[in-house]
Amino acid sequence: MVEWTDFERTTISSIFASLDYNDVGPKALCRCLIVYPWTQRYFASFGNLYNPEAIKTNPNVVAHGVKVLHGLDRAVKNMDNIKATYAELSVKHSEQLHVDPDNFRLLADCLSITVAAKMGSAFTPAVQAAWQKFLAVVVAALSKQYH
Ligand code: ZNH
Repeated sequence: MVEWTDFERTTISSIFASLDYNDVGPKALCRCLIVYPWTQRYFASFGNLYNPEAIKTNPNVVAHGVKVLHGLDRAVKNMDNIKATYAELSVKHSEQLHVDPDNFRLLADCLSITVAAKMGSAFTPAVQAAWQKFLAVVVAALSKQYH
């Protein structure tokens, strides 16, 4: 089981408490689709993703970015049980969506950059360490049901 310090718990819950989901979620997903264009293959049904401008304004991308961020809420609320919390979502990404689990880390990195840009100097090394640890546990949990 993953151990969390009080600082890590407080940091993660306070970042999420002040997060603008409708801004950060779409920005992080857009970044992922632009920086790592092969991730676009999973979103063929989303329509026009031909260039960065089309990606940014695509309503399906925006909605999905918000949805993914809300998916992280569940990890924040269950920090002592992230693996079990994501068991079903992991199966879904593996068996139904066929998302290569390497992509989880790519999206996590884009999310970190988006959050860092928003927080500015408040994103201290200690805050980053807590944040990266949280995302690493999330990524491991989402990758757990792959065989
Ligand atoms: Zn994912 C879906 C979360 C990553 C792809 N996702 C989804 C959902 C959720 C999520 C919650 C919904 C489900 C249901 O409905 O049941 N994701 C998530 C998270 C993460 C992710 C949390 C991390 C962090 N994904 C991801 C990636 C990718 C994806 C990286 C690729 C690249 N997802 C996806 C898809 C889908 C999903 C494709 C489906 C969509 C639709 O169809 O709408």
